[in-house]
Amino acid sequence: QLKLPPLTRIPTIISTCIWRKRRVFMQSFSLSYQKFVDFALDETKRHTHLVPSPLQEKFNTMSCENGKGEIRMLSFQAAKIRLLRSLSIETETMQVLDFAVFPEAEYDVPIFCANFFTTSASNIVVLDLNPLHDIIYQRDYSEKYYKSLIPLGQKYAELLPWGGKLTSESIRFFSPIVIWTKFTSSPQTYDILYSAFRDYYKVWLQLIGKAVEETDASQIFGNCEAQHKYLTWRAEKDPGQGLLKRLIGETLAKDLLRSFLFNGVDELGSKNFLDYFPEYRCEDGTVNKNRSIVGKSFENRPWNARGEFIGNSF
Ligand code: BLA
Repeated sequence: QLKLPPLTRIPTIISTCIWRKRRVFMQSFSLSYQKFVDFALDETKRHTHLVPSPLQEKFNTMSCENGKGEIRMLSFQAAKIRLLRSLSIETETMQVLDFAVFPEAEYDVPIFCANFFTTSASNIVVLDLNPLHDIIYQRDYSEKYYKSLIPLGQKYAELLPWGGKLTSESIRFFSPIVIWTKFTSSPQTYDILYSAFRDYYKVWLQLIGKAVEETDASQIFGNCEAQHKYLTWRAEKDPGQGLLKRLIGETLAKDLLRSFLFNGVDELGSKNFLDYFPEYRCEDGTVNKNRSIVGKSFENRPWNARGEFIGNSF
């Protein structure tokens, strides 16, 4: 005779089945960002000659403090490219990619920026050609680099919807085509992200390929200072900091941030964080430790389909 479980046990049985299925799925889908890095390097080599950066010697691989994970670093330079660097973290519970390319100061080309943080449950993604100069008030810069890319941004804005509120101050470092998104892990979303990464990187390579060297000293200085401001922001307020400190300890994490990830912060300019961002000054003259002064905002994408900024200014 068929014996049915009591009705009250059914929800538990269903959730156990879902959990088992999820575990099987997770095991068969072991995510890695290695192919993203391989793609970017191969594609760059099709356009230019990559030379290992002097940083490579010191920053290559590191083990996490608990022995349960590895951090891998790669860095190169090339004509027009001051630094191309990649950091990937793989542990039992998370995968991280932080891939960026910084042009030489003679070029006002945007900074390529891919930041992916993945656990078995969720993903936090920023993929963008971060503008070097203001695009909200400097229409000419926006037109120069982003106008023709709006359809590409629109395509991915639909596939990878806006991730909701974020640190308000970050928005000035983002472009109208930024992909800021959060999603649950699945092979489908991973494929879409890989496709977005390839498209954005190919577009960036075209921009740097076409870029004409600036010869005006004041323009070059302006580019250098803008890149320094960007590096200063990220070296101080990047959301990955807390996690890096937990993985490798405070001293190594600080060195990794200033000397590798945001290399140039100690060389490209002499202004400090408070010179660029005085709103973070505490009464005793120190830097406010909060990531944001204004708070989180921009619940929805603050650019319209034409790429015009429609959020509140800060
Ligand atoms: C979260 N990462 C975030 C968020 C943003 C970014 C916007 C959401 C939280 C927020 O609003 O601040 C990314 N912010 C950026 C980028 C710029 C910026 C790219 O201003 C550029 C100008 N992320 C990493 C690395 C790790 C990482 C290397 O790039 C870990 C080692 C982790 N990012 C990470 C984690 C969160 C996060 C854990 C969620 C936790 C949190 O919000 O503090």
